[in-house]
Amino acid sequence: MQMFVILLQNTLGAGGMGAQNSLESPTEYGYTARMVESEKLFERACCVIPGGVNSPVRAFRRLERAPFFVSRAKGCHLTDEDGKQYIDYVGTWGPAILGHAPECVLEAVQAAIPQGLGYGIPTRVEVEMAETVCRWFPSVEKVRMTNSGTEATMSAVRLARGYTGRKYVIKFEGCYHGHVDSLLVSAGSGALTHGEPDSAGVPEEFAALTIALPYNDTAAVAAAFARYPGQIACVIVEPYPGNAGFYLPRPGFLEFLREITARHGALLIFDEVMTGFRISPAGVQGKVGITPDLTTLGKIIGGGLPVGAFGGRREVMDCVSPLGPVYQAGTLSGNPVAMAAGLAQLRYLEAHDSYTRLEMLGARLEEGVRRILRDLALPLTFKRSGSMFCLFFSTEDVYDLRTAMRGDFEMFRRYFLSMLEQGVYVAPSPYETGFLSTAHTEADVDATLAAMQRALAKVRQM
Ligand code: HOZ
Repeated sequence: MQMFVILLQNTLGAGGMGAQNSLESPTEYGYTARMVESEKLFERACCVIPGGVNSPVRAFRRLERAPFFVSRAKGCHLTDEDGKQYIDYVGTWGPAILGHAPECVLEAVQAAIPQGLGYGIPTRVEVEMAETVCRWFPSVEKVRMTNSGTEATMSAVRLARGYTGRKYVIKFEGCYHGHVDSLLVSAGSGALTHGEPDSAGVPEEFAALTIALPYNDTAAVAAAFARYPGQIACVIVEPYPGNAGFYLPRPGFLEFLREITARHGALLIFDEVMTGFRISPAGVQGKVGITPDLTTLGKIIGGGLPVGAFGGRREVMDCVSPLGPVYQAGTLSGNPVAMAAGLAQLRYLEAHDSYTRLEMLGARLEEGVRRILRDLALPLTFKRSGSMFCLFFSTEDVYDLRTAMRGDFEMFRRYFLSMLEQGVYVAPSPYETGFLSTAHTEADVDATLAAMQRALAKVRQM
């Protein structure tokens, strides 16, 4: 036990809760948090997994408490190991657009499994997946499947360098493109949450080829192209950034990126791992009508199983091995069970007018949040597009990393804990996005708004 207390204190940081006295004690939020099973599992996890989690975004370290451990999930609900249920707005960090464990995906997976779990040789379902992606994303003429969004961005950047014969990559501060060495520079998501936007272990020489610029700053992009003439391989961007909170491009910004990359012979890569199949069937590019050279995808395309993809112009994609000299591979890439799950999810989305429903739910949530903020005279910033949203604990507009970081973390922490207490799970960091699913009902949204009203009223008294 002593060892666990030390581990937990290390994990939570100085001033963190003590394992012995907090999880079962009345908290300042006036409830008795019963996390007996989660606490036990976290104790075991801390002994054998760094920080007790398999991805840093899952740790509640900065919130000064242990995470809850999930035992099952269905629709928009998570149930933890202690039997407490939550309305979930994290949605597996994006994939669960139909909610958790949708019947259509379960059936497809159950039908695929008896045929074998993977062969490392081509299958029909990979062709169907590639045809589906190319049909949904007109900019994608050819696509290669990977096992994660990280693999997709890593491969897309390598391809851009191989195709152009150039070294430099422009990215934007606060955008997160997975844990690729050269892209862990001013990175968002867990890297930002835990204070490591420029990860240790990335040699200076690697990072020196990455130019990190403020999002929405056209002058900075123009200056970088002027400074490195003929040397910039690509600009990679989350067209709607969702890893430092969620904010939007200013009018003309994405168009400017398209124009300047084309003028300088650099490739434009839209990282639509989060926004693909979500903001519209063809992601942000489908909504704003911009054609990138390459697109990276993940999350929704896997239906909850580990999948990523990168694709784009035929001429560029034909540089990928075995047609071209850019090597890219994967034992499990195009795994038939994952392809079946992803295809089932995409087919359901297409057949059920899902985007209208997601927009209706998003609009209902936004209207409610704005009403609460007005009623409480708490002019916080709220951003939304379709089923992605973020409440910033800042009264100023948010349009880049600097403005996203102006939020009051302590306010966020109290808000998060109050929501959790009331059975609503929002991302455990102010630098993440909220996701709605088609499984959320109007009643779920209304219950969430009622919880939010109470949480924000409490926060306002700070
Ligand atoms: N890309 C996810 C949202 N920021 C994070 C998932 C993870 O790092 O585990």
